[in-house]
Amino acid sequence: MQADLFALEIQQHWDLPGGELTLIRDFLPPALHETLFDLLLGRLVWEQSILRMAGKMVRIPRLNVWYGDQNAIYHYSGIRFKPLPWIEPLLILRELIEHQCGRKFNSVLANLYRNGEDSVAWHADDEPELGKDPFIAALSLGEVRCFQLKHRHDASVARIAIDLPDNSLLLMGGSLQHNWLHQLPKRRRVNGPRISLTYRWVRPAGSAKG
Ligand SMILES: O=C(O)CCC(=O)C(=O)O
Ligand SMILES: [Mn+2]
Repeated sequence: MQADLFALEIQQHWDLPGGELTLIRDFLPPALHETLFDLLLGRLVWEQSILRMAGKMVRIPRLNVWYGDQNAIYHYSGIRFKPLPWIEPLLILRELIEHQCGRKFNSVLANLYRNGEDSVAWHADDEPELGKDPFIAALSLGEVRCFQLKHRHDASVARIAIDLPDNSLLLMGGSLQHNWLHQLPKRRRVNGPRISLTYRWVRPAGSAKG
């Protein structure tokens, strides 16, 4: 696979059956990247959401928070998430990421994994308000964490595991969310925190389609 041969290249692309995946390393210029983790850690209004899972209310094993346009309202696990208004650092990053991707985003779900005990379980970002083929751009900051993908319908397709480095941008596109699941498993040897900013286009509430 091309990704293995050019492991040190800045941009790696996986042409997966039923999905597109790209990883861009060293995305932000050092002057912007240097202080960003601490700034986001301090300024974002982190909370531990409670979701309904298999009929029970459970605290998710990470902190998160939504920012975005006021009509970019998102639902998952039976909960309605209304974004907080944009703050300047998230808007500056949005502009850079939009420029990189040639896409528009109206919201960002920020995740904070406090240590290796925090995680996100197998899922796809395929809620109806994300549209037919959601395009998600995820900026990673802080501790390296392993991101895994598996095909939803064909167990013979090899799984993928990618170490997401600090200051990398992962782009998920095409039909990836329909054909693949992804997770970020717990890791005993990880001690430090990681932040991911997952920029998304959410169909504005009240609009017919997006
Ligand atoms: O933290 C990450 O890189 C991925 C998080 C994720 O899958 C999500 O927020 O939907
Ligand atoms: Mn996801």
